[in-house]
Amino acid sequence: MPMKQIKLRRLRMMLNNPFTTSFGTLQEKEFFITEISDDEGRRGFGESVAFTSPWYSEETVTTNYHIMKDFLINLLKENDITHPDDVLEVFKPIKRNHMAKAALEGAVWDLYAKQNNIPLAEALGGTKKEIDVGISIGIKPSVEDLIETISRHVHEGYKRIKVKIKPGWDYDVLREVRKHFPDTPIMADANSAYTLEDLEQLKKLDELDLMMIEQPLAHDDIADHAKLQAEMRTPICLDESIHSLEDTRKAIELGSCKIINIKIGRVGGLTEAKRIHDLCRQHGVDVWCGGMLEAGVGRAHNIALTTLPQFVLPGDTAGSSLYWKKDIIKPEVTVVNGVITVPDKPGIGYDIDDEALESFTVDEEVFQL
Ligand code: OSB
Ligand code: MG
Repeated sequence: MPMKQIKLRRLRMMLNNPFTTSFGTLQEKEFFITEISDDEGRRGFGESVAFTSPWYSEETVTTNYHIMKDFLINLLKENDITHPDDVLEVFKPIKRNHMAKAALEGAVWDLYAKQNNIPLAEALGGTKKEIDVGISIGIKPSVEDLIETISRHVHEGYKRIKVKIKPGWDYDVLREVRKHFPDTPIMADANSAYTLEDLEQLKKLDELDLMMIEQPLAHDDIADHAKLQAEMRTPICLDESIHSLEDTRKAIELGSCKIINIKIGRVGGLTEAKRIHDLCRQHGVDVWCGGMLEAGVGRAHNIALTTLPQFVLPGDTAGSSLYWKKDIIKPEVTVVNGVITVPDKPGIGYDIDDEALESFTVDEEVFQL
């Protein structure tokens, strides 16, 4: 596929609301937007989902830069890419660094879809025209604050509510939430804040009819999660622990989870995400698309991936305006009654708002391919 140059842009954007997990609070986001262009002036876009500090995984914005600039871009220069699926193979000599790989691979996918004049969703084999979405709510200063926030989003029509938990902010809080919202699909995400020593406390959550509990145990564990799942009725969903198709196979074999949260950045790109999706489909494991507080480009990629059939549970890709005063795409992502209409234009399906993109850019660098 013809590719002429790559532009790396470092952006800085303020979140509308501070987002608190079991690891701390995020108020500002810094990340890379990748742009690969061809001779005809077509532009493919990707977004890196790493944060400035390595609290979620070992990658950061700065390690993304190092890996893209010093290794991955050279591999794209030296190798012929005939289809975006080739990128995974071409990047194989570089271990891990999945978010850096996904940021470049995503731009290749978008460019490929645009060169073929088809939506990215179609290029991936997705068929859904609409996707269901839920919302992820961070840890709040008080239970009243949490209930009020949930209430707002339930009225907006979001299809499920995810509540972040940590030791000391779990069973009692969720019991209150369940009392106020007896019929709302509710789930919890612990971001790996527990160990098997907390077994009794975690088992209490079984009373609350949660859709699932996401990543209760260590970020790098699948063995203890299997022990926990054997003791709990509530389905366990893995997020941080799943980096690849192989991790997925092992987690399914061990019985570590019943549900998988697929994040494109965490697994190294759309090609690997598709393969994980296909394996889960074969085994009847439900999947949904996670979020990383993305700007519009990342959001558009998530939406395209979610059009694949095994994404049977609502994802975390909520509307742009919940995160940003102004997003970098036109139109912004909008959610009506918990549903996003999948765009049908070529590529990611949203135009880049070049003025907005420029206004958030703090640094940029161009590489010839
Ligand atoms: O664990 O799913 C997570 C945000 C940042 C990092 C990790 C996670 C999250 C979320 C919010 O839960 C997802 C979103 O709204 O984009
Ligand atoms: Mg999670």
